[in-house]
Amino acid sequence: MPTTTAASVRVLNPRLESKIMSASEAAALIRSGDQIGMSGFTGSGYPKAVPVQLAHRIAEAHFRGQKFQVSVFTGASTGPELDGALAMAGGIHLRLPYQSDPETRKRINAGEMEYMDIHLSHVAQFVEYGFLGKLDVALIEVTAILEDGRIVPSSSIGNNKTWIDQAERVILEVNSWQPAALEGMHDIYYGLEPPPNRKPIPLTSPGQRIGSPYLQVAPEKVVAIVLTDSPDRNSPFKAPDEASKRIAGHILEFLSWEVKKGRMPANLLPLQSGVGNIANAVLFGLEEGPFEGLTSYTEVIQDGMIRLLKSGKLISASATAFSLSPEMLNEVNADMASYRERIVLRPQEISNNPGIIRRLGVIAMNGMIEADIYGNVNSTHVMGSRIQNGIGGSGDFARNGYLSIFMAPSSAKKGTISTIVPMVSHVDHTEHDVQVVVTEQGLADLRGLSPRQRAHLIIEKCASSEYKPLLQDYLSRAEQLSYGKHTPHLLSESLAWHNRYLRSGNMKPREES
Ligand code: 0RQ
Repeated sequence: MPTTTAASVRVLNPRLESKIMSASEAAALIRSGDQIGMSGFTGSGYPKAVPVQLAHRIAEAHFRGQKFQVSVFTGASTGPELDGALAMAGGIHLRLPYQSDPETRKRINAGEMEYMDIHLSHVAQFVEYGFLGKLDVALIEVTAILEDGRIVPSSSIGNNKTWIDQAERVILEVNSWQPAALEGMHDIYYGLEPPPNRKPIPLTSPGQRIGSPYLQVAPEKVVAIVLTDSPDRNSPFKAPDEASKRIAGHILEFLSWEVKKGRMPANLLPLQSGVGNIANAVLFGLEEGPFEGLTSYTEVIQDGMIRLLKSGKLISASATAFSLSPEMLNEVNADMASYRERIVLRPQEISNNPGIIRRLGVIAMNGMIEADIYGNVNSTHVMGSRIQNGIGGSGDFARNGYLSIFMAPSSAKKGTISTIVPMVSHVDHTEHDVQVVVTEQGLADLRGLSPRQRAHLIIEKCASSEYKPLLQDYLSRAEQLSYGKHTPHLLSESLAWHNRYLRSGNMKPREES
């Protein structure tokens, strides 16, 4: 096998170098029924060659009438060469914990693929505790393997430490496209013992390092090394739209108010921000805003975070993955040494750790599909049954943060759907975990309010003008007729809006539409 290509220079350990083989040879080491822990988080650091070859094998087996499926566990979403290829081949039996791939989503919603949507901080320990059975294979993208066998991780960490530790067999993809200068950016904490021996994690500030920059692997477990040179998914950047900018404006005004009231320091508290248009708009707003000396304790470093670092407004950022546009990636690669001082990539059981999030007092800002008038939030299921992506890290941060903010435009699908509804059709975050709801219409601060007070405020501040009278009518009738008056509901009507949409394509009653 090739040992003198540019890529193989990144495999410096002689014992592991002898395991270099092609992607199809490595894929042949995977068996039907295997549970595979793969790297990958928000389109970065996922294996790009072996999954494609595995998908070919699976397709061929299916063509011959043989059964061949595997279960795929990752950090979070990956890319078309992994989720896309394996879903297209009908090769995935069970997928967890997060996905955003169109083909995978289609198969899950068609009932052809099992999907377990779980908190990202739970995944590693679920495997370590044995809740998910045996892990057969770890398939991990890395940047390089050092002479002594230590591994330089790639552009995401996710659950890679756990997959390598727990799997029976390890396959490593060494991707020479990943900048060699990533070495030193990671912080792999090896001190998490299972209960009852778990000790406090000694992390008290977002930029602190408590572990090693390298992953460790027992060389005898490594069955294959595959050399690649392929880019991460890296989606192009979309500039924030008008609604996102208005949502960002409400949040920034609210944060300024919190500082003025003395409930937050002038440099705020560590920020967590989801991915997407609104999250980027908030980060852009912060770039122009009054706050200095910001920090971030989050799971993904997106373009807006890098811009804040460049402007000097953000001094350090902790995450488990990058998720950058190609343009921003070029900028980061060109100046990696300076970012290595200010960015720490950690395993997701640390980046999303509930105890650390509570200790640091993180401001959690996440997108939602819909919220109800009492502040229950649905982040995952359209019309209560069709999965969009997954809960991701939103629950880890919302439940445990200092402040938990959920945001969305007040309507979706050209106004045919209200994102503020009488009752959510699926619950990811209960009213107990949601402190602020914000749409482009305004921001509802729910802290200290009873359910009925919350309902009046959410409708007043957040509902779109088209749906506001309908929500007010629902609430006032519920306040009179509900079985109990603590959290008034009319059960025969509470999901009628969703039903109407499914029947007519519009949540508004016919005469309104
Ligand atoms: O549909 O794709 O057909 O156009 O949902 O919605 O408005 O583009 O917003 O990309 O920010 O996603 C909640 C899904 C929002 C995301 C969610 C439709 C809408 C569109 C996408 P189209 P937008 P976003 C960090 C934290 C959970 C995970 C999380 C998410 C599509 O934020 O996955 O927070 N969150 N992770 O038209 C029907 C509604 C709708 C609706 C929106 N009420 N009814 N369709 N849509 N609202 C990241 C990680 O954890 C990795």
